[in-house]
Amino acid sequence: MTFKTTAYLLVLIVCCPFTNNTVFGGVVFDATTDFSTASNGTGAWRYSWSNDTSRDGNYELFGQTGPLGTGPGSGSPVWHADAGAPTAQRPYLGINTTGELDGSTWQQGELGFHPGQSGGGTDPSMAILTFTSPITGFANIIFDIEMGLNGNISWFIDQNTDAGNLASGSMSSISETASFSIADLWVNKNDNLNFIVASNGNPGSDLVVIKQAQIELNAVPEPSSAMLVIFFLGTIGIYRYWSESLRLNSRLATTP
Ligand SMILES: [Ca+2]
Ligand SMILES: [Ca+2]
Repeated sequence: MTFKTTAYLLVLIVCCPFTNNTVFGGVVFDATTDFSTASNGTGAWRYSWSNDTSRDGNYELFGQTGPLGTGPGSGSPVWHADAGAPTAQRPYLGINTTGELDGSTWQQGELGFHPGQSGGGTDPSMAILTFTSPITGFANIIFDIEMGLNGNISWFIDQNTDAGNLASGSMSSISETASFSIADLWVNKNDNLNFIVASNGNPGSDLVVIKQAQIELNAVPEPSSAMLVIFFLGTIGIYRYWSESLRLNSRLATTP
C-alpha cells in the first residue's frame, strides 16, 4: 500500500465516527410559555426557594401548588413552599391568570415571583427560577424583569452557584426594570442557570415580574460538516488514485 493510499484510509477512519453526530441547535426555551404547574423538577425549568440567602446552588423545589391567597394575582395557581393556601409574604412563583392587579404592574399572562420571608420567621428568603441545560454548547440569554410593587429586592443570575455569577442588581420602586443579556455563554450539560430574587431585608411588596426570560441553546459546532467535506475529498482521492492505477496497469499489460 502506498503512502497516498494509507493517508486516504486514515482520513476515512478518523472521519467516520464524526458523521453520526446528532445536530441539536438553536432551540429556544421561554420561562413564561413553558411554565407549568403540572410538575416541578423534571423539565428544563424548575421552581425553587431558599430559607436563607446562601447562593450555593442547593435550593428547595416548591412542592405545593394552589391559588395565591391575597394581593396581586390573587386566585392564580402558583408554585409555593407551604401546605395550604400560599400567603403573599412567603416565596411563590407563577403566572397571573386572574388579572387581579391590586395596585401592582403584574399583568395577566405574566410570570411573577416573590422571595418572601423564611419559614416561621422574618429573615430574608429567596425565590429561584432555574434552567437546566439539556446539552453542552452555547447559550444566548435574554432576561428582563420589572418591579411589580414598591418593594426592595436584589436579583442575581448565577451559573450554578454565586461563584459563577453572571449579573446582579437591585430594585426598590414599582415599575423599575432591569435587563440582562449575554451571547454565546458556554454551558455544560446539566449546568443550572439560576435566576434568583432575594428579599433584601423586609419581605413586604417584593413582587418581581418577568417580562422576558428566554434561553436559546446551540450545540457545540458539529465536526461532522467539516469532517464530511474531508471524508468526501478523501473518497474522491481514493477513487482517482484507484482509476489511475487501473489505467497504468492496463497500459503496462498492453505494452509489448
Ligand atoms: Ca441552600
Ligand atoms: Ca424586600
